[in-house]
Amino acid sequence: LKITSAEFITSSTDPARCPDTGLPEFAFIGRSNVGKSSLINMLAAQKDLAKTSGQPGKTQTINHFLINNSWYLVDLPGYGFARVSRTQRAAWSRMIENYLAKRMSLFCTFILIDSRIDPQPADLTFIDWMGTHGLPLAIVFTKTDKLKVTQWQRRRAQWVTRLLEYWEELPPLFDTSAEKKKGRAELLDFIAAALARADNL
Ligand SMILES: Nc1nc2c(ncn2[C@@H]2O[C@H](COP(=O)(O)OP(=O)(O)OP(=O)(O)O)[C@@H](O)[C@H]2O)c(=O)[nH]1
Ligand SMILES: [Mg+2]
Repeated sequence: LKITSAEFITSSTDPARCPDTGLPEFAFIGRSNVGKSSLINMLAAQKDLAKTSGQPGKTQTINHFLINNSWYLVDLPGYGFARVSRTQRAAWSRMIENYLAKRMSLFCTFILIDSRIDPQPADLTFIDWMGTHGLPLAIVFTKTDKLKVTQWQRRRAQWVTRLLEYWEELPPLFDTSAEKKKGRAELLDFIAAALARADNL
């Protein structure tokens, strides 16, 4: 899959106001600062397409980026961001859950996990929520450039064990680094396969 164009379309706070073109979309979710916006830029091969920041809580809306004029990458706010009020957090959760559960054109949600940290309750709860709602997902480990290979292998094995407590079969897993552009081809191949399956229906 070759990316020939990538453009920002719109930011929405109301899932009902997202683009109504019906084009396939792939969403990116995960705890604040995990690297969602950076991964989108890496996939699109455009450094500043999605806004990134060292400060957690940068992305606060549902952001649609149109790729190759035919499908979307969707950047979402992080879950479990502590430095906003409870009311604000609840509103974000509602917005995100509404979007994820009701969006007909959502082909797959990539759940991003920081490869440096142990499985967190917020991540496991979210993965479980997706499973309960029968929503297609894949897991993307981010920032693998920050670990030694052996550290990463240990952490990954830990994740596999935890996931198999919830799932009979593992969801697709991807190792990535936006910094080193690692995992780009694998993710784009996965997206291409999902698009091709839809075309053949
Ligand atoms: N070393 C390294 N740093 C990364 C990688 N991906 C993202 N970062 C850094 O992590 C920080 C957060 O990245 P973002 O892409 O803004 O994270 P986000 O998940 O979109 O964050 P919010 O929008 O705040 O929820 C930035 O300082 C990035 O430069 C990576 O693969 N490797
Ligand atoms: Mg972001």
